[in-house]
Amino acid sequence: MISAQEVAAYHRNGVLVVQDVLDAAQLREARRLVDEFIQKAGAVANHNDVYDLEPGHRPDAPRVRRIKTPHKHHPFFWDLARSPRLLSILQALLGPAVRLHGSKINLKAPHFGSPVEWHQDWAFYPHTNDDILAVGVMLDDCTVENGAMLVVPDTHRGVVHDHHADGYFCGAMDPTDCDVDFGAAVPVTGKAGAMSFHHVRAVHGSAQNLSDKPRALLLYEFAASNAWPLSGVADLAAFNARIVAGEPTIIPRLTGVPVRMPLPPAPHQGSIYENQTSAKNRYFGAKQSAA
Ligand SMILES: O=C(O)CCC(=O)C(=O)O
Repeated sequence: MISAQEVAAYHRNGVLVVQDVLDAAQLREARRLVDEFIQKAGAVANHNDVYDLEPGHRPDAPRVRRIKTPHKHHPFFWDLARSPRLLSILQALLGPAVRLHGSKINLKAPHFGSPVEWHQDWAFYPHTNDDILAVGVMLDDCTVENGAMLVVPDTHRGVVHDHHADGYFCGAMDPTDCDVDFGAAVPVTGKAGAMSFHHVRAVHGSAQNLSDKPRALLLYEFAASNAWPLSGVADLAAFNARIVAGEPTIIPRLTGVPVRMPLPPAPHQGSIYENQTSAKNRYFGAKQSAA
């Protein structure tokens, strides 16, 4: 599904976009399910295990910024994580044995969809090695205008940045106090049905959606099966049940990766949006009231 040049580009830049991975039927079904989830959010008043709600959410006008772990809530999203086209790309980038780490759908509604401050996924879940990436399945066309993800190339081979504020993890880098050229960031754009692949250590973020077009991005995180989380494995059977290709192993591969633990935990739990509310300085901020 991808060429040796694309694999080399991923390793060089820390990010790769592959067009036309989803077929029309998969795209239609994914969008139908997302709409259904959003409608059902009308019955929910507060963040819960399924929904992270936008400020301004009301039962009669549901506003959802994230559907959490969709692979746990509908078999379609679990099946998609194991679809042959996706697996062939994952194996080219991560090796033969791959485990799903997690999933989420970030929804940026027109005019108010929330920004995500600069961060490295690695700061949230350090492992014994960094053969780990996130896949962004574009359920809408992703453009600069509707808040496409922005990735700073080649940051995946650099340091692990501080994601703390006032001594607690906050899931965001301080844009005023880190040595990153955010101006070098590239927008991860593509047509609905495309997928992006960004390295777990790549610095990325995204702006608020101020356009009149929605931006739904289904994110899956995948790890080589021999990358073990430094926070431990509470349930080995559940851990191994998330293997999507190859075999599980109890022999982690250790490499000399820089690590900083996401501890003490963020005062605001539940999602990256909540974690980042305690960030001291913001780069993107929310430019328009979500009320
Ligand atoms: O939705 C986005 O644009 C950014 C997503 C992201 O980086 C995250 O949720 O960790």
